[in-house]
Amino acid sequence: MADPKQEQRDAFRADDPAGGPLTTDQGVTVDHTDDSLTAGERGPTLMEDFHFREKLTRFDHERIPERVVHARGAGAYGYFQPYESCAEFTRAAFLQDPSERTPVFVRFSTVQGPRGSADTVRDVRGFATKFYTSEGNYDLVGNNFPVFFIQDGIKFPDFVHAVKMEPHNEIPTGASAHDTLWDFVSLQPETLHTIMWLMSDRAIPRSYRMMQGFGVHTFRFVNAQGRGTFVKFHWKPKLGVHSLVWDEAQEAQGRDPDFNRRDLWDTIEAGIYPEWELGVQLVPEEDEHSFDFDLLDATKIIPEELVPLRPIGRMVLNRNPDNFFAETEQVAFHTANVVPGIDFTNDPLLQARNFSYLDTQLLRLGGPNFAQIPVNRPVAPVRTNQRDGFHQSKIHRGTNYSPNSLGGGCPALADPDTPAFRHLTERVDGHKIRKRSPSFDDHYTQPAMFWHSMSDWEKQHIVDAFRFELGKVNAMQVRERTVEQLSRVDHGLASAVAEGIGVAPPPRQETPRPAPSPALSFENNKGDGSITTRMVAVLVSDGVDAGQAEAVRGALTAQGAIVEMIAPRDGEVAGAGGAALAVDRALPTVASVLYDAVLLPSGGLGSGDPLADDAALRFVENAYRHGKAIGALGASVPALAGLLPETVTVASNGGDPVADRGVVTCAEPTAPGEGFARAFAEAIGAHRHWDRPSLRR
Ligand code: HDE
Repeated sequence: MADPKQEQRDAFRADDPAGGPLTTDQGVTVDHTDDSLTAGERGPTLMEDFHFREKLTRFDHERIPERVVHARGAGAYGYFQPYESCAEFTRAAFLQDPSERTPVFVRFSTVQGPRGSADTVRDVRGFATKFYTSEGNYDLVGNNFPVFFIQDGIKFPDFVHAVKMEPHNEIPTGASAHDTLWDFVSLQPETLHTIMWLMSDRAIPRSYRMMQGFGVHTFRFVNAQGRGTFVKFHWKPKLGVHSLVWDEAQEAQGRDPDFNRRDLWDTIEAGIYPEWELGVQLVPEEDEHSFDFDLLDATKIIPEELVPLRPIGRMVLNRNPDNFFAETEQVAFHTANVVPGIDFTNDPLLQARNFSYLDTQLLRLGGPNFAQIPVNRPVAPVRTNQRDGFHQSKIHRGTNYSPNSLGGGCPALADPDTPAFRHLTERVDGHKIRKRSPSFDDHYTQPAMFWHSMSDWEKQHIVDAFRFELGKVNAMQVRERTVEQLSRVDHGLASAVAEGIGVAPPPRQETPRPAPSPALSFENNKGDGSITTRMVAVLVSDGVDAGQAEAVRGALTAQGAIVEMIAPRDGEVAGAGGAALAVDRALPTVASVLYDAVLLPSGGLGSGDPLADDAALRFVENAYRHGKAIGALGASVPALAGLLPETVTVASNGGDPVADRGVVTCAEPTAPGEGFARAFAEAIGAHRHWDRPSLRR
């Protein structure tokens, strides 16, 4: 793990540490920047003070419009590397050579909240990747859900107005639990599939590094022979897909509003690089109409059981940006940034996006030259006849039109043998008409498929989420209409929601029950059970068995976990045998919601009773409620047992660990770094334990 204090120093190192003194923007040296030029010591400030004027003017102009959606985000650089050549399907150069790495920049984001909102809100997460390929920039601007709220982009302003803070009072920030969103949802059944995802724990990821990504739309691959293949893109995190619990997510909003952003930053700084596998679902053109949904409908998935994922490469993020504004804020994604070998379909949502992203950057980045900003600049050479405009930083020479003879005909058009972007030839024929295709009409089968693919605990969390969200809705008719819509998805779901929000149970609707898609459940996306980067809190104080704490820390750290000693005060604690143990964080500055597991070594906190301290008690209670792994050793075991329901089994004697629903105890540990640490690691690797009895006895 890198030294955090050194990181701080690095972060603040000046651009030009060996350079000279402070200057103005014009390079004029300044030797005084704390007092304005005034007429007399107590007199008015003088207009003549150009340094003052420049400093204030520049400050006044520091802000640019935030993104209308996805305003809050965090980004990182890395690379993409294909496993093998995909030439059979696509001519895209970056998908040909397994020895070639293509640089990328990825920005993760929330959607609803403004730039300063909290990370752990219930929301979709953006997952936008810019590939700097040798043939130009390719942007895969996806989300962590595979479906979207609407089918046609013309509804986007309506949807966004409904989900954003309400217009009269800008409440609520970063939350979907309010009247206008649910009013829209209850009247617009095409939103239901994505709403199911939004009410699931997918909407509160544990980490950006543990989140799937999806291209959402059906795109097209085009090979060198000009043959098209429909393609859906999926990113699968190497660490598995993991989420928070709603109660935990809410507390984390206050304890650390930067929870996801910090996690991404810290792990990359520590050299533990997040990794995703890129998978594709491929559908031959001739199979376009062989599904009972329309491939062009972005509210539908292709179940992986129908078209399996084919892994084609991996992405690693290994460098944090140097300057948030210059890179993460100014990065400009655009769905129409494609390269030869990747093309669009007629998905009406995608077509709208191909208009909207360029348009938005013109406003946000103040003009048409934003592709010259370093983070947006392609590595492929750029030769255009585009000129001038605000913020032009290139000094173009020569002619600026085509065809020309005076400029030697430059830049010449690619000859037919040179790979260039050529739109797939497709026959398009039809009446000019403003009407949704009937093939987009089924709004209930896939939400029902999602519901029936969930495990019991996932279903319970979805019901709880609906109850929370609709419980915040003031308009009773909106609650009722939403329940009515849900009853078309599943009567049991609708009744459970209705019961919690004071709405009469809906009449039973005859809805056919679709086959489940097991790939949708968290249960089938756990990863390999690794504990890499899992945060473990060890609660210690004077009198702790420091050897025990160190032994478990050593064993867990060896498996990649990040283990921190937490004590009532910063500094050191005196171990039982006198040895000092360095404290990583003081208890008042942390909380259970910032960790994945908690360990109570023997003689932990407060005169032998690890739970005598209120903050420690709350820590352990919350870890239990949120399904996290809890470990206790020696004298701490009876103290923990006193807190837990009697039906949770703890060790009463001997040196063997006892594990029950993620509570791992050992009464007489002799070598805690071995058997106990193994069992504790297994409990942490399972992520969360949902089958626990309530703490109330
Ligand atoms: Fe976006 N979206 N979007 N969106 N979107 C923006 O572009 C838009 C949609 C997504 O980190 C905006 O630069 C329309 C689907 C991400 O910078 C804007 C429609 C998906 C990001 C815009 C959609 C996304 C954006 C705001 C319906 C998942 C953040 C600022 C037709 C596949 C990118 C900006 C970043 C950002 C428009 C629907 C993902 C306004 C009109 C579907 C990840 O242009």
